[in-house]
Amino acid sequence: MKRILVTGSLGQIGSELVIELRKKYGIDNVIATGRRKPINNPVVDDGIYELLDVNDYDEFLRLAQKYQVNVIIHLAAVLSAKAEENPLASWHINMDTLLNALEVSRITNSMLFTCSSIGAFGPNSPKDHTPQDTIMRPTTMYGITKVAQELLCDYYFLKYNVDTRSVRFPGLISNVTKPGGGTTDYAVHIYYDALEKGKYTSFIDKNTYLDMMYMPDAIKCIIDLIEADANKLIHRNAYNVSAMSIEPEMIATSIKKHLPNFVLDYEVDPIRQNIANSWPNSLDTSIAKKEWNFSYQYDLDKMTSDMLKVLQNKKGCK
Ligand code: AKB
Repeated sequence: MKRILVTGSLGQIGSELVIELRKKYGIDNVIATGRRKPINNPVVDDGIYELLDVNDYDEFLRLAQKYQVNVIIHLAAVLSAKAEENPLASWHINMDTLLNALEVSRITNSMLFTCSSIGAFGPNSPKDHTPQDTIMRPTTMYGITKVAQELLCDYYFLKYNVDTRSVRFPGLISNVTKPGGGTTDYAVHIYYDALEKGKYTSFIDKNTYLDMMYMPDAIKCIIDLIEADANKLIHRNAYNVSAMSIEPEMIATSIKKHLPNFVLDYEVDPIRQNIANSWPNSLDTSIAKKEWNFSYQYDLDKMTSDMLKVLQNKKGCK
């Protein structure tokens, strides 16, 4: 039976992942952790929740040992745009917490799942159907930490036999917790503003193609990979995954099928646009399909219908 500790469980992925993990593995087998303890939050209220600053190695190890965990899902990290605001601090946060997670996994003999990103690729990587194994020379601090993370996770697998597993997530679109500080965040904000204001001003320019995925597919991805047969995993850190390659006008067209008066305009942010320009248009996901049957359910229109329905219900919008 898996006993899973999740770091960063109040974030965009964690706040939905923890709920699904509790359903699948049982309330007592999921230890959600985070740096805050907000009130009226299902992650905190509906199961085991512990305060943890992942920089605190001793406390991280103590909690992993106290609950006898055998899987660690390490989500705490600074995203791409935020990392460019303070590159050195972001290097420390992303790398120091990763090393803590790797060491705690080694000592407790736990599997370690980490999130890499399309941001691990750079301007010299092939733009379309970017292969699993190719040139990776990112030009952002976020991307540099992701490549270093992939290499360190491979190292811990090869040197210490730690069962490290990871995916290169594309932009994730969700209706529970808004992302903070990512380049792909526009693809989440557009749905909120479509309902609240009937218009959205995008900081990413038209014709900028990026890979994206709806959060239910991302959660399924994590669970499928931690459940996958270790003997079949060759590319462990980290698998290309994606559900769609889209640009802002395509989302607008999809939204207009439900809200015909929706208006999209642009005020491009040069910093985030530069980051987006350095990333692939679309990833080749064939290796993930081959090694652990990666699959997804939501294309753009299916995701748009669900996003708008859920947000409408939440906000009581018409
Ligand atoms: C970001 O935009 O920084 C993230 C990512 C693609 O890793 N959403």
